[in-house]
Amino acid sequence: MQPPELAAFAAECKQRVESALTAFLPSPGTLPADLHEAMRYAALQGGKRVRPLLVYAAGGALNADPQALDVAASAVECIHAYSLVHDDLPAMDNDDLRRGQPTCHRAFGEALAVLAGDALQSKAFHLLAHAPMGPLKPATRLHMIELLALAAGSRGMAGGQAIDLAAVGRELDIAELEDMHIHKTGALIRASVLLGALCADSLDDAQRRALDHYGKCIGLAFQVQDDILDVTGSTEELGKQAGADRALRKPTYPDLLGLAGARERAGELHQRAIESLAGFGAEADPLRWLSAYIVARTH
Ligand code: GRG
Repeated sequence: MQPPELAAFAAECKQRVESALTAFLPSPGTLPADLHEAMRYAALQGGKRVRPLLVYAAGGALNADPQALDVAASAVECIHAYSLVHDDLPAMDNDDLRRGQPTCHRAFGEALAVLAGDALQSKAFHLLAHAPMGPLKPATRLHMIELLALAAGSRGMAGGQAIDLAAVGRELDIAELEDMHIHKTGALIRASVLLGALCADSLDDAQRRALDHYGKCIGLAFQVQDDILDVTGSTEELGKQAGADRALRKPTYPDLLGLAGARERAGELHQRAIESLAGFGAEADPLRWLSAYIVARTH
């Protein structure tokens, strides 16, 4: 269940980021056509768009420039789409299904899927460097590029993925599991919140710290819920193979804490996220709804 306000907010933001991505990605006929088709397939085939929603929600809490938000939301979704394409490859999780459709390498072949992921990553940084972002200062753009690069790189998402690969079949304790997820999934979610906030000139240090703490909590909560859904969800509901973590002998929150303990951990993180928004009024409600959604989602 989600509040009707979140459904309306999400529908508007999804529509905005999907139109922006459709316009920003090279059109289907542009050469090399097969590569651009694979990029569009990976980025435009649905998905919950949680990271763009967080960009818009954080920016909305600070009255940020809408054009800048469209660019930041598209950039972070390009990084996310690239990570899913590479994560699904035979060398990684070897998945056949993503968002209810054949994975990119199943549809286009492995070599093209590698290239589509690479090019989506480059596109993200090109957008932040080049696309019109209203009155945003060049120094702010540079700061956003740095933030996204760190979140996606070896000390962020790619590093988390390396920790994940090394953990397969090993016993991790809860601190090691959290460290892996803070990097693998949490870093990009946390960066999405800050990217949205940076689209507002008015962002001050206290607001930045509060929003960063919010992003850190929901980034981890997202993964706890993902692990819960891997146990409780069906392949049909999830649009990807249910039980995949177990099949790959990956450590998960329900393994370490039990299902009830994992749910409790997700609830705690949600509470801490809400507390970090105490200094904001109703303008931050979409961030509150999104935190609640992240720990209640069913896919
Ligand atoms: C390959 C460098 C590299 C990184 C991959 C993020 C990631 C690291 C892998 C994704 C694998 C995975 C299923 C992680 C669990 C959490 C997660 C990120 C799920 C997918 O994100 P959603 O649920 O997907 O936001 P949609 O389809 O809604 O966009």
